[in-house]
Amino acid sequence: MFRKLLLATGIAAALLAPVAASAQDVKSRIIRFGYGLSESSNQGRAVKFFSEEVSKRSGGKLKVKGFGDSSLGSDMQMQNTLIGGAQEMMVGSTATLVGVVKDFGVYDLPFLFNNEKEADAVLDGPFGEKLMKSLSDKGLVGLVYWENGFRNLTNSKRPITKVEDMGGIKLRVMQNPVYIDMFNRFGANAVPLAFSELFTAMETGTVDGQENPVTTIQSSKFYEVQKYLTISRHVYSPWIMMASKRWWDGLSADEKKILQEAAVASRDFERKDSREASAQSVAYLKEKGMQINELSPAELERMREMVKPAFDKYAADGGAEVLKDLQAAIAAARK
Ligand code: TF8
Repeated sequence: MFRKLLLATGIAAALLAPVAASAQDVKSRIIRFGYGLSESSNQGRAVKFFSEEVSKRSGGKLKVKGFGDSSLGSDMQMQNTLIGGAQEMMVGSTATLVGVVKDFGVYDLPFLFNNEKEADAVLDGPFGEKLMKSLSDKGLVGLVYWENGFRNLTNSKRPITKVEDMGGIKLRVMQNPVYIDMFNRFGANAVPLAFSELFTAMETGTVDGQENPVTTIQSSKFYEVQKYLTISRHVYSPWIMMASKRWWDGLSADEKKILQEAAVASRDFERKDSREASAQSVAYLKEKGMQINELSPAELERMREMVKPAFDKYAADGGAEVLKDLQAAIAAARK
């Protein structure tokens, strides 16, 4: 009788176990999430959204604490902190990842994507996934891509209506060889610098200009130190949300699932929000006194021609395969 009872409770416990475990396998955790832009930027809004999603999905147990304005360090510094396990999560430009996985530089070649739809399809498809997975050997877990956006030029010297106008302009670029190569070919004097140092560099005249999406030009108040904005859309720039692998590997399956699903929700929120914000930014920047012009299709065509050798150089420097794969993925997205 006793043995029967024991057996029965044993079976019942075994049956209940998976349910109970999945309901309980979430610990109370503080997750430090670093980012470079301000709290009120599109990036800051999406971090806040992610934090709320994670909280909802974990019954308040997982607390994502956002640290904006590069307060935990520049993109590259945060990557290293994540790899070391001393910070849990971050979001930053894929372009700053080239020191970890060189192939991330492929997104930085100019004029690859024609629109956001193509970018979404490629980034969320097998190509983007594969590149993201390659981070795991390096101590990082790539979760989702967010939109930074199409990049445009600003400077304090002169309007840029043709590529020659870039001549001699000290232009801050991200710490990434593809950007340095591209802008030197355009005749600018490319100065690689962390984003966290950019505003001061422009204010003090260490650099004359920079390039970023209009949303960032607005949220980082670059209009205070830059007179001219040139809509060039020369590169579509993704952001990537990442976790420390060292930390991630210690999470339960339930915790990982919560974070993954909240990450996907944050991606959809962020892209929609950034696109809406972007549509308002140009008018805002004009109101703030920026002189704005758009590069003509003919001029953009000249620029495309001019940077063709950058593609050959990228391929010759070990990027041939990833470039071929990306171009195939873009071609497929266009069909
Ligand atoms: C840049 C990037 C930055 C982002 C941000 C710090 O120009 O576009 O705005 O990496 O996450 O450095």
